[in-house]
Amino acid sequence: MFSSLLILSAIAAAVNAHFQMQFPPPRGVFVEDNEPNFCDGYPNAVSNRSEFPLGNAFITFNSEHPSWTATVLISIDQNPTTFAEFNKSSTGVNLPPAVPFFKASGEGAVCVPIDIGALNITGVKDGSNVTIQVEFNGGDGQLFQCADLTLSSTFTIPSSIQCTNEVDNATSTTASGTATSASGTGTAPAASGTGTGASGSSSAVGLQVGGLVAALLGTIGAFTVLML
Ligand SMILES: *[C@@H]1O[C@H](CO)[C@@H](O)[C@H](O)[C@H]1NC(C)=O
Ligand SMILES: *[C@@H]1O[C@H](CO)[C@@H](O)[C@H](O)[C@H]1NC(C)=O
Ligand SMILES: *[C@@H]1O[C@H](CO)[C@@H](O)[C@H](O)[C@H]1NC(C)=O
Ligand SMILES: *[C@@H]1O[C@H](CO)[C@@H](O)[C@H](O)[C@H]1NC(C)=O
Ligand SMILES: *[C@@H]1O[C@H](CO)[C@@H](O)[C@H](O)[C@H]1NC(C)=O
Ligand SMILES: [Cu+2]
Repeated sequence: MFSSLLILSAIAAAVNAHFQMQFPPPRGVFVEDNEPNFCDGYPNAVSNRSEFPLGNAFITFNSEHPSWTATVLISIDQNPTTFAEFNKSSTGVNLPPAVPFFKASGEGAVCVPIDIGALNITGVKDGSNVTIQVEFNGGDGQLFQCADLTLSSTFTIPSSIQCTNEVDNATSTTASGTATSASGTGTAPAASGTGTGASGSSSAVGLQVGGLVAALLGTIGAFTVLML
């Protein structure tokens, strides 16, 4: 009995590997084998976009890796089909990461503050269509999932969607989980946009020692090389 439970949970772990976006919902059902590809293998924006706050908000996903890095990219094109469109729009607007690169540890629920309006992207306003792409690396290569959104200045995330962190250092709001730190005090990560961009040392916590980050990234790099 116990061993079959073990086998079952091992299978479940294998099936649920990598990371899985929860909110906002991704373009399509999670396909583990496609996650190393652009938008988890869904090349085109969906027509039934999710409403999402223009201002203070959060995204949630599950981490299935014990130690990982993540960033959230944004495109303002109606149907972005390349990574380049998450860096510069087809109209020539430079796009900052929606959530700069950060590092965290733990498996389970992750809630990351995000404030798209505060990015001050030219042309982005109430009613704008955008796509966010979560980029996650747990040591087995970069993984991607996308969600197509219509931004709203009046939409609030339903209370049925919880902002919960079962991991360490994903955000500084671990305890309260209200994502209010997106406005940017203290060690809040990412969503506050400290300006270091996707260069890599902008940790979710101010506590990271550069060498540790470098060591971890080196390890991830080594894994990646091994995987290739
Ligand atoms: C946003 O996308 C929807 C669905 O694809 C489309 O009908 C609508 O015209 C778009 N809105 C804008 C402002 O482009
Ligand atoms: C869009 O439609 C598809 C197909 O009906 C559905 O599976 C998906 O959940 C819908 N997405 C949203 C964000 O409503
Ligand atoms: C995105 O574009 C900026 C210039 O706006 C550039 O500095 C940066 O390296 C680019 N990032 C990636 C990941 O291509
Ligand atoms: C997370 O933060 C705690 C202190 O709050 C620290 O001890 C720990 O090393 C951090 N872990 C990671 C992976 O950054
Ligand atoms: C966006 O604009 C507001 C108001 O001008 C400013 O306070 C804020 O610092 C800007 N944010 C960024 C990331 O440039
Ligand atoms: Cu994985």
